[in-house]
Order: sequence, then C-alpha cells, then structure tokens
Amino acid sequence: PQAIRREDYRQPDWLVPEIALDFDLDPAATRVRATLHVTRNGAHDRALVLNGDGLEAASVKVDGVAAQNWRMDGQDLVIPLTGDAHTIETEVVIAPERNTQLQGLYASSGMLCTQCEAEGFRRITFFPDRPDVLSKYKVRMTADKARFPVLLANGDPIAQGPAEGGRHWAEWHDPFPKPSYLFALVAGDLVANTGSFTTMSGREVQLGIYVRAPDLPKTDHALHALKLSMKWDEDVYGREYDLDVFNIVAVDDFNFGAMENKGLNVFNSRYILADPDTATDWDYDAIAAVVAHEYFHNWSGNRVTCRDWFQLSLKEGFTVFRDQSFSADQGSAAVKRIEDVRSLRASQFPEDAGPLAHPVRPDEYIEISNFYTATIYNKGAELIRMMATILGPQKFRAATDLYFDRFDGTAATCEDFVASMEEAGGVDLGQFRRWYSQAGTPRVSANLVQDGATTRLALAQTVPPTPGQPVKEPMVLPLKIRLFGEKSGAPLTDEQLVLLDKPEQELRFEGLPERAVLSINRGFSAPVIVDANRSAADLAFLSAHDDDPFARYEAMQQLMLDTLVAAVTTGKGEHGALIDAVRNTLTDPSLDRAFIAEAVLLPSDSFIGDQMAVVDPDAIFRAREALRADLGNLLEPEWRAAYEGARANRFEYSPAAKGARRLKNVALGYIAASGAADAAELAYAQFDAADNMTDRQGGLATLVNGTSSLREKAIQAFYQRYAGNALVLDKWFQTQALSSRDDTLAAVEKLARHPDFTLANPNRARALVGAFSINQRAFHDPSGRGYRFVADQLIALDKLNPQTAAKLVPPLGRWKRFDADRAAKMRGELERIVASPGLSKDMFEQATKSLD
Ligand code: HT7
Ligand code: ZN
Repeated sequence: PQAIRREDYRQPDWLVPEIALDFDLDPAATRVRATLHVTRNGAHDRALVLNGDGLEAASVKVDGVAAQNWRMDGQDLVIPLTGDAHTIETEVVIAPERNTQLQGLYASSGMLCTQCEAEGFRRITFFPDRPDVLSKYKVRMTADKARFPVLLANGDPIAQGPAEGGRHWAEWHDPFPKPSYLFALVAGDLVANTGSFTTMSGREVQLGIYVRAPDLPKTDHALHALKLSMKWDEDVYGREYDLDVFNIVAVDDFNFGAMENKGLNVFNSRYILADPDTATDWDYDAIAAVVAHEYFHNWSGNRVTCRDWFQLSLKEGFTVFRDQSFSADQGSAAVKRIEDVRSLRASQFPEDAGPLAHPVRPDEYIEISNFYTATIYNKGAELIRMMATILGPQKFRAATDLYFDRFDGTAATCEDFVASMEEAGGVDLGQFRRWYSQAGTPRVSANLVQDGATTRLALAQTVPPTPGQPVKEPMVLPLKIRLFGEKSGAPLTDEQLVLLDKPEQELRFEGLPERAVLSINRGFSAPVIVDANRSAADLAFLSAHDDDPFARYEAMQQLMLDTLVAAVTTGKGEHGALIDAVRNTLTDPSLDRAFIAEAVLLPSDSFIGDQMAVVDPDAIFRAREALRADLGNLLEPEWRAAYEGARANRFEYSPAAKGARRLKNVALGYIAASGAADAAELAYAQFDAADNMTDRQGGLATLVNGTSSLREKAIQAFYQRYAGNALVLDKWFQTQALSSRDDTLAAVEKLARHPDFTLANPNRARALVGAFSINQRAFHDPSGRGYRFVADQLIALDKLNPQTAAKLVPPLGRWKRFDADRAAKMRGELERIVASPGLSKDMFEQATKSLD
C-alpha cells in the first residue's frame, strides 16, 4: 500500500456544490442514486475522479444522457468532462447486511445506519470523498414501513409519505454545506426521548435521542447532558446551534465512541444508555463527555472543518479540549484534570515513545483510520490548553471568536488555528508550532539549588528521537512554578508561568527566608515528563502542603513511583514517608473524597514499567502487590473508616456521591490487599446489596482479583442477572480480562470460547481482547501464549473489521521495552500477522511499523 503525504496536498479539481441522494433501502440490496452538480475548480483539463470502495456503477449519466466514456481506475470512477459545470448521475447497489467493517451503510440490531468518517462515504456512492469538498445535501429514503418506521438524515425533515408495497419515504435537507464524512442516515424501528432547547437568540430546537423501545428509560442522562452542552457552548464560546432539529441515534455495533454527523449524531450505545443498575459513574461521566464532544463538533469540526486528514487534530484536539473544560465545569476541575492526565500518560505517552509515534499534525499515513490516536486527540488537546494558558482566558476567547468567524463554512488547517491565536492573542507562536511537527514527549530536568542567599532553578529540556525524526529542536514549554517554605509550609513566591524555550535556562530567587521546595508543572501546564530530583521528604511535604491540587496529587504519585521503582530494581524499598503521606491525605478533613481516592491510588503496573529501562512485569507486579499489602495492613483502620464513612444510603448522581463511591471502592481494594479475613465477605456484601453498578462492579472486581470461594459465586450471579444486556456483559468480560490472578491467561482463552463472545461486535472484542492486552502481567506471560492469543484474535478480527483490529495492535508493538525473550516472541507474532493472507491495509500499516 502507498503512503499519502501531507506535502502532496492539492486543491480539488472539481467541486460539488450540491448533491441529491435517493436511497431505496433494503438490508440485502440498497439502491443508491446520486445526482451531483459538479463545477470545475480552476483552469485545468483533468477528468472528474469520484472515489469508490467496493462499488460497481450500474449506470452513469452526464447531463441526463447515458455516458459511454467513463472508466474505472482501481476503485475510482473517472469521467472526462468538457464543460465547466455538469450534472452527473450514478446508480449503485450495496448490501448493508454484509458490511461487517461498519464503515459506509451497515446493519446493526435490525436498523440501518451509516458511518462515513473518514472514508466511508465512498462505500455508499461515488464521490470526491475528501473533507475539502463541501456540498449541500438533499436526501430521499424509501423503506419498508413496518421494519423501518423511522427514517432520519442530516439537516431538517422536509416531507414524508406512503409508498407502494407497504413502504414509505422521507426527505431531509441540510442547508449547511458539508464534507461527505459528515453525511448520515438511519432507518429503524426506533423510539425517541424528546426535548427542546431555546438558543441564545430565542430559536427553539427539537431534540431527540433515538433508541430501541426497551432502551428508552436509559436515555434521560444523555438528553440532559445534551442540553447542558448546548448552553455551555453558548456561555463559554458564544456558539449557538443552527438547525431546527438535533438528533442522536444509539447503535450497538460501532467502531468508535460516536460520530458528529451534522444534525444527526450516531453513537455507540455504550455512550448513551445509562441507569443506576447498569451504568457505573465512569459510564455516566463518559456519556456526558461524549455527548458534549460530539455536540461541540457542530462548530469545531462541522461549521469549520478540516482541509485534509493531516489536519485531523484541528477538530479533534480542539474538541477534546472543549469537552474536557465542559466536564471540569460540571464537578471537580482538579479531579477531572487528574483523570485526563492519567489517561494521557496511559495511552499517549507510550504511543509517543514507541514505533507508532507521530506528530500531532502527521506528515504521512497509509490508512487514515489508524490516525485517530491519543496523539491527535489527547496531545492535540494539550496543545490547545497550552495556547490558552499562554494567551490567558480573555485573549483565548477573542482568538477562538476570530477563528470561528474567519473560517466559518470553510475547510481549514492547524496553521489557520495557530495564526488566529497569534493575531488575537498578540503573541508570537513561531517556535510553539514545533508542537505540531515534532513527535515525542519532551523531558524537563529541574534542579533547585540553594547557594547562600540565592536559590537557583536550573531547567533543561530534551526531546527524544522518534521514527523518522532523529534530531529535535527545543520546544516552548509553559511551566507553572511556585516555591514553598519547607518549615512554614507557606508559599514563598507567587505562581509563575515560565516559558522554557531553550535547551537550558536558569531562574534565580534572591533572599528567600527559608529552604524552598519546588512545585513545578502545576496543573500539568505542559505535557512533558519532569525529572525534578526531589527527595521523599520534599514529595511528602508537597503532597500535604501544595495549594495546587494537581501538584499535590503529582507529588504523591512521584513518591509512589520512586518507592516502587526502587523496590523493583533493588528488591526492597523504604516506604515510611509514603505510608505517612497516604495516611495524612486519607485523614485530611479538608479534602474531598474524589480527590483523596485519586491521590491514594498506586500508579498502574504499566506506568511503573514506563519508568524502567527494561520492563519486568513479574517484578513490578510483586513490588506493587507488596506495597498494596503494606499500605492495606498499616492503614487498615483508616481504610475501614474511609469505607464506612463513604457508604451512601441510596444512589445519587452528584459529585459528592460519586466521590464517596470512588473512595469506598479504593478503600475496599486496600482492605482486600491487607489480607483481612473478612475482605471477601465485605466485597460480596457490597456486590450483592448494591443499588448501582459502580458498587456492584467494584465488589466484583475485588472478588475477581482474589481467591475466595465467593469469587465464582459473584461471577455467576453477575452473569445471570445481566444475561441479554450486551453493555453489562462487556463489563463481565472486561473485569475478568483485567484480573491480576495467576490464571487470567487461561481464563481469557476460555472466555474467548464462551457463547456470548463474538468478534463481530467491537465493544465485545475490546472488552476481552483489548482489556487483556493492557493487563501487563497476564499479557506478558513468559510463555508467550498471551501474545499468541491476541495475535490469533486480531488475525480473525481483521477479516471482519480491519479498523477495530488495527487499533488493538499497539500493545504487541512495545516489544523493544521488554527482555530479549519476550521481545522475540512479540515480534514473532507481529511477523505472523504481517504474513497472514488477505491482510488489510489498516493492519499492514500498524503491524509493519510496529516491527521497526
Ligand atoms: N470524529 C469521530 C471519528 C469517528 C471515526 C473514525 C474512524 C472510524 C470510525 C469512526 N467513528 C467516529 C469521532 C469523534 O472524534 O468525535
Ligand atoms: Zn471528535
């Protein structure tokens, strides 16, 4: 397969200002008639090229006359044209029920739906399927009325009526020009939870969340989140919704989280459906965040879209930043920041340090679906956050206003966004632009040294080499810094924003009254790794005294990491300072429970591994379990008090109640780690009596990690209670795949043969195979069987759904980080994947790059 390069971008030869689509819907054979009004773009004599994927043209007409001179070039339809404007009509027949890739038009649980981003539209009809061709769409659908009583598409509904043979039709028009990736239609036997929203200029918008009838009671949370999002975007960014309707449809089989199609968002049902019995607090929060994310795309993505797919972070990074800010405003901003940084470190830092590292604005790709990555999304969001920090809130808002006004209705670039920031912010972001072009996580070393009356802070930065980028230039790193007095515990300086833009820089502080302790990268102001060489005592001090909650959390994490890394590498570790720090945090009445729960949690096995030259999964597991046991034992009364204090009477979805459940489950884990005789009974009682899924799954997870006879009882009871509920069964598979027990690998191999396991549903595949491959201990079993299991599943999944399969390759690509024996076994599996017959280009790209 051929790589596509950013520097080869050329304007489209032909534009399509209008398109009319006529669908005769049938799961086995859907007829699609497309009428395109095309205009020549500039002076050239090139033919019209319409992309296709798996399509056969049943007929082609130019200006109403059957054309003879068209030809196929691979999958694309090529039509030579003489004039500057023509009408092109094509007809194709597609089979949604045979579409297992879930791109284009496909069937899911009896409904028909579409997924077009990034290049799925070309699986529906011939079209210049690129984001810089913007068209006004008219859509007509005809379908069997009994099977598909609801017919939805983008824009506003225009008309509907009966058709022959028990069929009916509907027409939808979208007045906003859009790229083909935002096209959507849905046909199904659906019901809606409806509502309305009055916009800031007084227009009423009809809202609908469409689901299958039994799921209707689980849609209130999503509808509420949608209304909150619409209001927030008006209040914070001045962005108003622009159509008369906004619909969301929940679909069971979906490759991603959701899709922002204009006026008709399509969602993975796991990001819509919630009630206390089936959804955890994490699910509730994720639903609100994804609903907000997709809604915010109406401006950051739809009204201003991307010129080409290299600019993907223009819409995704910015929209993630917007959804993170929205979620921060709904509850504890500090806890939200901790969660976001934890997930950045879990998914993006390893990507930046591995064979699939790429810049936020990539230079080339083979398959664009492989670039919907943590780098584009989460690191992209950090770039926007840094610019917001550098500009300050007022100028940042002026800059986003300028960006939206200037580029409304166009397909823009990352450069356009940065230039808007520069112009409205009155700053020079010349060097900052390297964040878009250089991959790799910068490392900062910070040394605070007292020298008589002068205290010096020596800062230095390096950016590691990444594939294709052996040498790096210094970046602009906005570091928030503050000094605290060791004795008084009081701040000695104001918070200061340091822009570290050279390889080395020094800051001086004169006449400080006492020895200073450094608080750096407060709020995680820059997405970098900081080596600040602080002692255990200084970290413990900051974990108790820093006034920035993120820095306080970070100090505890660093103390835990230092303790664990010492234990792994030397076999023992001094942990007195850590035990005291955890006790202080756990019993500090001024802290909220959600924060305490985050702060006392040990770093994951994988994150500990990321700190080591060669990852030793068994040693890490042993050291972490030993520390958990010590923390559990030495602080047992405190854990029990925290557990009891956080018991709630009845389920409530509020920040305080969520925090209490979080702390209760963390405490339960430590009580179990202590080896307390009653721990399994406690977990089972919580599991059994729970009135919400957070507590039930928390109890189950504790039992699943242990050896009690109640373990099997809980696994069976959970399965029976939720038989037939696909989203909850995903949790059942996932919890077992994440188990820390010795026999997890064998259990997972067995679960793959369970009658409820299927690779055809992406959520289920991710719940078992995806979860297992991030279980550091089980996946890296020295036998190599874990690697073989995952590779077998991926080879089988690739035949059905290449996009979902390719997303699961990265854990195998981390082979360089492990010992020679494991590395050879991981490589061997990657080689087996590459050699497997009929490999998709998605898998080819991921697996071959992972071998380098
Ligand atoms: N913009 C959406 C991306 C997406 C997607 C990409 C590849 C394959 C399937 C997909 N479904 C949705 C999601 C978002 O970021 O909002
Ligand atoms: Zn998005």
